[in-house]
Amino acid sequence: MKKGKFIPHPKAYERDLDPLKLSEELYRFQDKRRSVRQFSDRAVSKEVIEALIKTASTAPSGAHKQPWTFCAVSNSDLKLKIREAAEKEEYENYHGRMSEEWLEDLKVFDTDWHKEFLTIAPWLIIVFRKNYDLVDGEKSKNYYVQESVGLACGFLLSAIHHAGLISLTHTPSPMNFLQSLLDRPANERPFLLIPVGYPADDAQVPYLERKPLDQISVFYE
Ligand code: IYR
Repeated sequence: MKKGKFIPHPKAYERDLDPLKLSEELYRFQDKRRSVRQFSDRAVSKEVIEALIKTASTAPSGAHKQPWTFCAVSNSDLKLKIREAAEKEEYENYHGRMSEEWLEDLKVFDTDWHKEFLTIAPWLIIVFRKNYDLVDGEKSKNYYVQESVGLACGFLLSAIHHAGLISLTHTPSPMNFLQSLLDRPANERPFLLIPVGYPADDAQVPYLERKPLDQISVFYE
């Protein structure tokens, strides 16, 4: 006798489809996803952001604890406060806190401490990880929190791309200011800041090549 409650596996497709065709199609689509730094101020509806967050929350997590909170910010005053705080930290990063090697590695991206996208993008989704839950004031343990929240962010980025929108994985460091600006409880820690929107008309992305399959995989047949 199983101790949990089980249901039949919900089939995503009605009938058998061709996994090779589907996987190659998805690869070609996902290969076009890029981190973009030049956003348009074109609006995105709250309903879209809600659906994106629901998709992110379909990610697997340790003991299905779903140890995440997605804070979606469209309020202009708050976006400005976030930008000012992020730029303050990034200024310090680019002027002494990052190593020469790190700065060298970033040259291809042409980044600096200015973060206009934080006020231009219609939405900022700030993902928080919950190291533990608070249930009636009692601490309840979460498991594999980094892995779980990383997976949810991956799902979120794919969902954003699938919706025809763009995103950027932004990690102003340290990110503690987000905790207070967004008034999050002590069991939550900022994990990733993701601006979401449309690309600016003249948006450009750095020329990058992805590693070929033989450099990222080993098969044992
Ligand atoms: N957080 C900084 C620096 C930065 C770090 C990495 I690693 C990147 O891939 C890109 C940027 C910034 O956002 O500019």
